[in-house]
Amino acid sequence: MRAEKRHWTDLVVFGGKPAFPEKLHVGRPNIGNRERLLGRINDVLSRRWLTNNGRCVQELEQRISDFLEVKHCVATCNGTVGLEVAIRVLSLTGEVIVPSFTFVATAHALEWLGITPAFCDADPHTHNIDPGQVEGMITPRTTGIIGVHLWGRPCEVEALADIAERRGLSLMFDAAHAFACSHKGRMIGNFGSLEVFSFHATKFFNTFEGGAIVTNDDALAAKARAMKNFGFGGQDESIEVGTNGKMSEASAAMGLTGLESLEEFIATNYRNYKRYRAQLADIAGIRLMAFDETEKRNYQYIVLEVDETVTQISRDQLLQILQAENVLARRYFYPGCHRMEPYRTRFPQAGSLLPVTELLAKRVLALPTGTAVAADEVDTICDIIRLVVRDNREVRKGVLRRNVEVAELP
Ligand code: T4K
Repeated sequence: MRAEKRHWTDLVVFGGKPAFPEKLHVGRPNIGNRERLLGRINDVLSRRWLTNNGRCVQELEQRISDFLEVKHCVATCNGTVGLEVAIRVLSLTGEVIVPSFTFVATAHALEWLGITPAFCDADPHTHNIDPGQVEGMITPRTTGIIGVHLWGRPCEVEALADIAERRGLSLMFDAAHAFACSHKGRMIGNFGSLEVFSFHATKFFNTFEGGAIVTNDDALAAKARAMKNFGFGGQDESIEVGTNGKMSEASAAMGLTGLESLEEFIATNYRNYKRYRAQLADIAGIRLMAFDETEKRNYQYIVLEVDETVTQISRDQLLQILQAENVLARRYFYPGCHRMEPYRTRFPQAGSLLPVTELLAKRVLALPTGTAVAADEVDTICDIIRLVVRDNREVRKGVLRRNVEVAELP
């Protein structure tokens, strides 16, 4: 039974019952048709072909290429290895310009390969890398730019492409959030030299773990295909350095099944998004990140910005309250890559060059959505947020008394 939240004294921080008896997560996986998934896995077992470019992987790659209208899709074991392979395919070295406001995997993929991520600030409106600052960051060691289509909202791809072309740099995109999204009517996957998706369990379309490198360039695709398979060109023949980045048949079976429900997943995300949007619209100091509905979007992230100067409640206080109600909202992407190791020690002053990233890291909160979140659960989450902002004085006192541990930004 869900506990009603009409008055601030109903909140858990004042002794009320949690709004939700079970925890509500951000990133609860969408599961397609179980029967068809299990049928496919059964076939995999019968064929005794479990990995190494099996039938399911080949079919998944073909379907994704068709769906995105992109020439090549190379499935990988996860998005991070996909990024590492893509970076290597482009022969990036030295320094590569990336946003700091992203999941740390974007930066780590570079660092893992001995390349220095040069952190660029974000645009305060889009949360994406600010192209206006990229050019000023180019040094003689810079070899490329990695844009991240954060929350599934495309980067300013034309501006980045223009800089890359004029300055002789490679351009690729971390499209981990942007599967099934478009830019000016063209599907994400067709921009830069390469784009990399994540199909992790927490993404709206998942293959348990998984990812894909997509490109329209034949030579880059061939290189990626070899590199994710130990660098093999043929049997027993390594033609260049490679890794094991292959997707398994079980993962591909999950992907094929998920693709069949893709429209339903997006429709549920869209329903939740519209509901959040309608109910949070009139709360001063709370801004829901909007999606351009004239383009294809997957609506998989519900992202709030909490302006504490208006709400008088900080993002972290709101987070404490929501967590106490069993709403496990997340501070994506706190505290910004530049404040994580090894970057924090190496660039201790980076924060002063990244004011927008610093601000977003203090303000942004991701809320639960997906097929595991019912429409009326969205209503309850919005009720809690409205109550907290309306009765901010009392609530603030309650939070301070409860003293739940949520680290403040240093
Ligand atoms: N680039 C970008 C921009 C990315 O966002 C990511 C990944 C990557 C690159 C790398 O792609 P992958 O190598 O992961 O394919 C999660 C995901 O693990 C990560 O894939 C994702 N981005 C990131 C945004 O979110 P965490 O540290 O938040 O994961 P965790 O374990 O806390 O899970 C999130 C929530 O989901 C929890 O509340 C629990 C829930 N959950 C999770 C799993 C795995 C479930 O309910 N069921 C599950 O099976 O990173």
